[in-house]
Amino acid sequence: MENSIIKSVKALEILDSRGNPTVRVLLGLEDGTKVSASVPSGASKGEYEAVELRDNDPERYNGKGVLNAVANINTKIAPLLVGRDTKEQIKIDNMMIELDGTENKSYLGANAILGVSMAVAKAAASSSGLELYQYLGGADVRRIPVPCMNILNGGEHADNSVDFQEFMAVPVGAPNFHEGLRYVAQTFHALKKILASRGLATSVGDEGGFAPDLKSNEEAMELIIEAIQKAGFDPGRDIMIGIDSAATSFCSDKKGHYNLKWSGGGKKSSDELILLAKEWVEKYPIIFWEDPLAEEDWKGFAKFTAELGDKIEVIGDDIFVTNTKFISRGIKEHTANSSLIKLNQIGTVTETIDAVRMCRDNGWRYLLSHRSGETADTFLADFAVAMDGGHLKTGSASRSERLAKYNRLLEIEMILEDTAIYTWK
Ligand code: 2PG
Ligand code: MG
Repeated sequence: MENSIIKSVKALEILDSRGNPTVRVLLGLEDGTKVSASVPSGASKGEYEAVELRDNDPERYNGKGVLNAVANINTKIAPLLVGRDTKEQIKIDNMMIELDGTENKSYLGANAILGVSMAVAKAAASSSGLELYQYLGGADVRRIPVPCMNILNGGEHADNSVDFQEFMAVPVGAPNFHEGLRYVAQTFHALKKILASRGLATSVGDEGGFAPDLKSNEEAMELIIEAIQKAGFDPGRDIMIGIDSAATSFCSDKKGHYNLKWSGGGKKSSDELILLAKEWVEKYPIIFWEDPLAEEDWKGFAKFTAELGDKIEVIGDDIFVTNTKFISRGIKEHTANSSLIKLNQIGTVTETIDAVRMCRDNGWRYLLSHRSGETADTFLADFAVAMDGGHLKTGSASRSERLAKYNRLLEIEMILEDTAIYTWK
């Protein structure tokens, strides 16, 4: 008998980094291999993401319990998978998709399906004696992603007066991953000192970046530039800046009207936001801009890309939701030139790889990403290396669930020794 055969699949409800329930899957193989996988959870979600099944029982965790998803694994998915070979990732993922039978995984829950899908990959890797990144990426995989570190939080990830959700320090000028991580971690610490010296809050948001009340969104840019310099680096050469506006969260309707509600910046049209971005791209060393406009604003997105796509990476998150159906439309309509990639937006490892492949085949870039609700699971770090994506965002230099991924990348870099590649291109 094959030794990578599934013997047991068991799920339980655990808590994520926000103290909300999520799914953990424990999977055992005939050969004694035991793995676990835990599922992340977003706050600023795209409307067309695969469904995260919640119990909606107001008596438990404000309705956020996941006992139904857990039960779906234990009673519906497990019987189907026991006896199957974990090396058949695609077949197993397809079996779960078929069992679910819905367009958006609302029957079993994408949180249930993804937990099992990740556990299957981990078990197959472990049973073969391979690192997860090797198993998923193949023999020649050796590129460590540039860590896009979210050092200042706003929007729905913090209770402050900044509209844009994430301001990231991107160490493009570092010679390797560990130096890159040092560049941006030191910038994080420099930013803390600057904030403290001005009497601004140094408490952190959901992804571990600082969340001070600022006078405007632009003040965030000024502070980060200052922090990069204070840390001894050159903005624009050593470290660039990445932004995730998460604009769906401040879009007031489906017709391209926005309201900078947290900063009190007032109403803005799609065109006005594009104008603001053009000014910022002239003024600041911006390397990418994610979700500059909302998920429904396909026209605005395309205009943004036409104006700025030759200067910066324009990334769609809520608008594409890691779904090849939307990414292919984006490619056709020149909506962006890159897609965010989040495993739980689509719900299986196989479909996530399909989304990456579509980007790659069409000359798009792709940014691998965590969710704002995370666990200590480091699957994403290995996955990012396996996908050869070149860059990854997984939060700040604080909060262990974020550092767990960066630290796993340090480990992978150590394993790869001098064969590791580190490059933005
Ligand atoms: C995003 C993500 C991750 P959330 O918008 O890119 O940073 O946030 O997980 O809340 O959707
Ligand atoms: Mg986003």
